[in-house]
Amino acid sequence: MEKYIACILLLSLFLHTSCQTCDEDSSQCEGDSKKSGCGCSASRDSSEHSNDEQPGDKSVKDIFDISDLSRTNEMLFIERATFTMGTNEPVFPVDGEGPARKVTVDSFYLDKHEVSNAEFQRFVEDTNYVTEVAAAPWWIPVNGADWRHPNGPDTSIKDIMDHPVVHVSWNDAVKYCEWAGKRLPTEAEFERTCKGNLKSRLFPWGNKEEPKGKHWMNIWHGKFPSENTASDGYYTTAPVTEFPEQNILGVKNIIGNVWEWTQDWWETKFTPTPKKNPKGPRFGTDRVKKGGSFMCHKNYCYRYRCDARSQNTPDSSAVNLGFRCASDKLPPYLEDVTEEILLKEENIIKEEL
Ligand SMILES: [Ca+2]
Ligand SMILES: [Ca+2]
Repeated sequence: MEKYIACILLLSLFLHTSCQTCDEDSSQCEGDSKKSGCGCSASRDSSEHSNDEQPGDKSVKDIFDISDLSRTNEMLFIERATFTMGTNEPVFPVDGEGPARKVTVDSFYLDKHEVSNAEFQRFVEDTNYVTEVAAAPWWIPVNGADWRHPNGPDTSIKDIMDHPVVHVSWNDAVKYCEWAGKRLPTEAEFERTCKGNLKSRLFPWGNKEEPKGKHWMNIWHGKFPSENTASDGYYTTAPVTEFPEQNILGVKNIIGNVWEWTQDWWETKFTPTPKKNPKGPRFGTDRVKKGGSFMCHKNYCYRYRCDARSQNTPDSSAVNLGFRCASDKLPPYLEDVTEEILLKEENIIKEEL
């Protein structure tokens, strides 16, 4: 019996350690160690368990007052454009950052902000939706974390209702966007918005990471992973409204803060042939995510660039992965709050900041 107990303890320690390593930067799960089995990309058969077994999100004790918070669900009009998707100077060639290719994207609407905890709470209150991780807490390797408890069962979103919702799977994101009368953006739509009017620049605003010494995004500053100076003001997530609009289109945090799901299946081989409204491959195992997160550091996960990309299985969730929605037509309930930004010559950014 003692041997049996010791074995169980050792096994638990191993699992905890391996998953902690993964959790320190879930981009590991997206990159080299993605297939390491620490859970971030494992498939989950939720059909084996009904949601009723784990009420999770249905608990009313975690419904917070958001009446004082401004809505952050407005959308930006993104005009039809032909732009250069990808790059011929990839930082991570294995990620499929290249080649550079001409892509045309029709006009569409995109959320100005990442979806916040408050906006997601509205969805859950209205539908009693249970997120995948809340429905299957035995699957996630992280100590009972879900969107209401992003860092474990003893943590809360009470004071971060304006921060991006995390621990939402691709499937959860799709459900939310459908409820909002929207959909997930394609990777091309995301990158077109990220690049604004600029061609072949690293960031939405230009090539300098901190133009004029100002922070324009939430990433990891210091020495990863031992020191996070939070010189941008945030150790973890920041409010979705924080930091300047990142380019002329008016988008916020499309780079940094949390990774964002896109509609596309993941692939890494592309042709330079011009394409119109590409939607990625028809089949796959992983979905594309874009934009990098507060856990990204230049020496470790230099993926907070418009060309950068990564992936997770659609049932994955992570503490640094959220989303925003797109739409072909503006949902009628947003007609009064959406910014119609028509690109005119005089509005085009003339120089790098
Ligand atoms: Ca930061
Ligand atoms: Ca983001």
